[in-house]
Parts: sequence; C-alpha cells; structure tokens
Amino acid sequence: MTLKQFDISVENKPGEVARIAELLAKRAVNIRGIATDFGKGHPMIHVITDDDATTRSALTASGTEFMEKEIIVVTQRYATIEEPTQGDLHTIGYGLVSTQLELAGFEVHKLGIDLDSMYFIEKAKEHNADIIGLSAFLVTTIPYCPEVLAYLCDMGLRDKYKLIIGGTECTADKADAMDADGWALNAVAAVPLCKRLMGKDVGEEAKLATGYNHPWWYNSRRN
Ligand code: B12
Repeated sequence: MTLKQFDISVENKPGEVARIAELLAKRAVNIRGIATDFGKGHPMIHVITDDDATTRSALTASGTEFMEKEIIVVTQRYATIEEPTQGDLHTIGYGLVSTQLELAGFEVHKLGIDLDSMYFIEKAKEHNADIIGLSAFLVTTIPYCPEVLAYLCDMGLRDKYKLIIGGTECTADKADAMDADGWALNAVAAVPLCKRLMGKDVGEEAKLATGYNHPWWYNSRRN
C-alpha cells in the first residue's frame, strides 16, 4: 500500500513548521507524520496527512511550493522489534536504528533493555513482526542472539521471522556464524538491510551485500 508524501519547500526561518501545521489545521486536516530536513541545502518539510486532496488545495491556495511523491506504507507485517539483548544497557545505537527504520516507513516496536530472550519472541508474535532486531554491544551479551535463534528454532518459528543483529561487538561474520539473517554496521545501513529482507528492491547494491566487507549484509542462504 502507498501513501502520498508532500515535500514542502519553506524559508529558512523559525516558525515555518508551525505555519504549515496551522495551514492544515485550519482545513481540519489531520497530520499523520511530519519531518524536516535540510538535505539538499534547502529547508523542506515532509508531511503525510489523512486527506491528500485538502492538503494539496491548502498548500496551493497559500502559494506554498511543494512536490508530491508516493511512499511505501509499512503495515504491521513489516514491524520490527528492536532491543538490546539481555544484560545489555547500550541504548544509543538501537535508538538510532529504530529511528532510521521508522523514517524509512517501518513500524518499529522498541521493547526496552535487558529483557529475557523469550520476552520479545512473545512480542514479535503479538505485533505480527517480520524482523527481530537485536542490539548487542558486549562479548557477554552477544551469546543471547543465538539463544533467541535457538528458541525460535525450538518453537518452530525460525522461518517466520528474520533476525538481524548489530552493535559495537557484532560483525557480519558473527551474524553468519550464528545463522542470523543479517547485520548492519550502522543505522543508515540497517534500512537497505531490512528492505532487502522484506523483498524490496534496493538496486544493484544488493548483489554486493553478501560480502562481509559490505556495510549492510544479509544471509544469502535465507534469501
Ligand atoms: C556509550 C557507551 C556506554 C554507555 C551506554 C549508554 C547508553 N545509554 O547506551 C554506558 C556508560 C552505560 C556503558 C556501559 C558499559 N560499557 Co559501554 N560503551 C559505550 C561506547 C563508548 C559507545 C557505544 C555507543 O553508544 N555508540 C554510539 C552509537 C550511535 O554507535 P554504535 O554503537 O556504533 O551503534 C551503531 C551500530 O552499532 C548499529 N547498531 C546498533 N545496534 C544495532 C542493532 C541492529 C539490529 C542493527 C542492524 C544495527 C545496530 O547502528 C548503530 C547506529 O548507527 C562503546 C565504545 C564504542 N566505541 O562503541 C562502549 C563499549 C560498548 N562498552 C563497553 C563496556 C565494557 C561497558 C561496560 C561493561 C563497562 C563497565 N565495566 O561497566 C558497561 C556495560 C553496561 C551494560 N550492562 O550494558 C565495551 C564493550 C567491550 C566488549 N568487548 O564487550 C565498549 C566497546 C568500550 C570498550 N572499548 O571497552 N557503555
């Protein structure tokens, strides 16, 4: 399923986000998502609303420059569960991964830290997740990643979920050794990894991503 995203050009001055929000509020348009960026040297506001037609007419009537694009809507099926493994209190990295994935349209459920391995298998079931993301920063916490995989196998759920790992001490070869579905060096690389695991087109780069020296990598035996 796709939705319309409005990429709105604004001036580089305070109050522009409020101006756009008010513009839409006056027409009773509900904003589902809003983000700003300065990507190409020009400030932009990206908005997704419940009402494309009224959004379009409100922006046009106010003389605001904008472009429209289709974005992929990620439903419950694409939910990911991100969490540091049992005993691991490093939250910064997994927070960034979650944010990047959310920005890319994934529905992410952050479960918290230092949780029992079985807990988020239960949560993955509850949220009908497709990907379980484990963040492990310590040599002492990485062993919980294969533990989760073992539980999934024991429960006959191994093929129901893709399991990916990341964090300072995680590497592609460790992911491979434990038969995880993927690994990513950082939050940005986690996006093509997850898209690839969901069967989305990530371009030519996919061909390279089976090598350990690639910033995002997936387990080709499962794809
Ligand atoms: C900040 C930090 C802490 C903070 C954590 C604060 C917090 N709320 O997160 C505090 C002070 C609490 C801490 C504690 C400890 N830490 Co510490 N910590 C670090 C440090 C300096 C930075 C980690 C970090 O947040 N980086 C910033 C993030 C943004 O970058 P990142 O880690 O690269 O994350 C990216 C990727 O890893 C990836 N990623 C992360 N998760 C995931 C998940 C998935 C699914 C995917 C695909 C990708 C992915 O994407 C992220 C974003 O781009 C590292 C050193 C280092 N250089 O990494 C040590 C380090 C991880 N800590 C270490 C240690 C030893 C500890 C302690 C045991 C220290 C002690 N004796 O108490 C405790 C353990 C606490 C615990 N039980 O977890 C060691 C681990 C060594 C080892 N071999 O196990 C390190 C490597 C430092 C070192 N060189 O010794 N630590």
